[in-house]
Amino acid sequence: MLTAEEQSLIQKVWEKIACHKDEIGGESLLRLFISYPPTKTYFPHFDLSCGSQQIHNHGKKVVAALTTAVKNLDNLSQALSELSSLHAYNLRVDPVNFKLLSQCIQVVLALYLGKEYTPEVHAAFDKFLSAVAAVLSEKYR
Ligand code: HNI
Repeated sequence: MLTAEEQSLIQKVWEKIACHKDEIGGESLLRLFISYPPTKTYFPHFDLSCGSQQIHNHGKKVVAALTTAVKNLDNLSQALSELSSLHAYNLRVDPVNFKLLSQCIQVVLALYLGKEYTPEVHAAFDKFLSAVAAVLSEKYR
């Protein structure tokens, strides 16, 4: 689905922002909760205030999963299979929310990358995050 050029662009950019990997996830989640308040209902057991250590730690897990995805761009379905089952069978996250988080991740990437968040990088990440969302949604059928 992703072209060879898109795959290499995603891998390069992901390496570039690796030094911010501990912040990107938490910042994206915070944006998700602020921009789309109903998403907070999935985290009733979390402290959702700004600066929350739980959000920070959870963000690191999300980014680690995305790193696994970036390393397995040819085989996302298998690489994220367990995570897909978890979200579908245990957490029962409405798949619409994956798109919302993808948007927030893209805003944060744009903030960190500045001018390097070119239209090509934006398009590649949009495709990549849509593919991740599709895999996380595929067990709902
Ligand atoms: Ni998600 C747990 C990755 C989108 C709600 N999620 C996880 C874990 C990872 C993860 C990794 C930890 C699994 C574990 O502990 O074994 N989540 C991802 C990724 C995306 C995503 C890669 C999309 C890019 N998750 C979402 C969305 C919601 C969501 C959009 C809801 C709005 N996730 C959860 C909840 C948990 C969770 C709830 C459990 C949190 C906890 O620790 O109790």
